[in-house]
Amino acid sequence: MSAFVGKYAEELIKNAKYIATPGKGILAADESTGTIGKRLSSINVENIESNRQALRELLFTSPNALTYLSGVILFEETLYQKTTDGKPFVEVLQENNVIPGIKVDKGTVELAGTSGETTTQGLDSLGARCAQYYKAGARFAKWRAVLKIGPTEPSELSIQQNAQGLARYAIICQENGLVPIVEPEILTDGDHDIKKNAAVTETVLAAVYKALNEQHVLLEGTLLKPNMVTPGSDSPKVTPEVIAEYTVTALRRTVPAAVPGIVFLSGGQSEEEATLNLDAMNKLDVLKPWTLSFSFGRALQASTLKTWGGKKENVGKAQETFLTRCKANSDATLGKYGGGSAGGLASESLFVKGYKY
Ligand code: 5MM
Repeated sequence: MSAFVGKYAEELIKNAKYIATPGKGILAADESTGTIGKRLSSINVENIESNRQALRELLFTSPNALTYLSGVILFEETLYQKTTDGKPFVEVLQENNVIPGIKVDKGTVELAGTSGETTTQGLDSLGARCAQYYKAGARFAKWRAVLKIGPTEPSELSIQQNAQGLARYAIICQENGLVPIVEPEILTDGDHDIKKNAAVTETVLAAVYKALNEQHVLLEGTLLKPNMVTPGSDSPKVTPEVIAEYTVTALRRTVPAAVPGIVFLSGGQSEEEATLNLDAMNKLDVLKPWTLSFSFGRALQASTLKTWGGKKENVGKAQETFLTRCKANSDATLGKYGGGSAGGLASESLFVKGYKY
């Protein structure tokens, strides 16, 4: 059976291709209320709607930063929010040629009988929600599956459940006009070496693409959001060149050329590490049939958040910080980042052991 070609096929292909434009990437600003609460509490700011709105307004109205973005992922609350002047955020993004996206998963639950492995919830009524989000201006979606590396993990159950979930999500999005970002995140926790991560990443991605094929997903109208292949958090670090070699090899072995773009998550790397790793991948002299770009949350926002600190008088400075990270990552998508845009803040590790989303 061939890929699903519904009424949105052309639009899906066009939007996925646009999001994957070299030189541009995605800002993941889709933290759910609980997760944004953790970010805000790190700067002693209360987790109330006005503060969440203020942070998102700071990001979306940041002068010149949106030139380096092709998409922004929003949480449902943010999709319907406005600037203090009353302009819907969706319009602010659209006017700057940035496509609004929406997180549609409902978080993870433990798989019974496993050692803390999870599956992602949110398939019930997903079609109806996607249709509503399309009406509100969203043109792509995100669903995050989480896998971990351990003595016997990821288990076959976790690999299969998460691949099936991602594939069902992807086809439901496409039936409703949203480009699905397929995000199977393999957590960095553990003392494994980079080879182990590479082997697990290949196995997981192979299962994901088999499931997408079985659900007749139109790959040209999708994007992949994977982890970079790195050693475990309790293992010695390796250079960006080594990370690039292992990551691109794993992707070349498993991701079909029909996929227009691969947009990495940062997964607790420091802002500077994530940018340098992306840059090294784009400098690698091998055939890469897809664009390699970013869909960073923490690695685009961490130093901006600290610079802001919840104070109106710091908004301008925080926006400059945000612009620096957007420009650095844009350069990295072209393999043209020389490093050095990192102030002290951008080099701070953002990894939290056993982090619960
Ligand atoms: C893995 O998290 C995604 C990418 O962010 P990083 O670059 O910081 O790793 C991110 O889009 C995440 O899925 C959202 O922040 C939503 O998180 P919650 O916890 O609200 O599901």
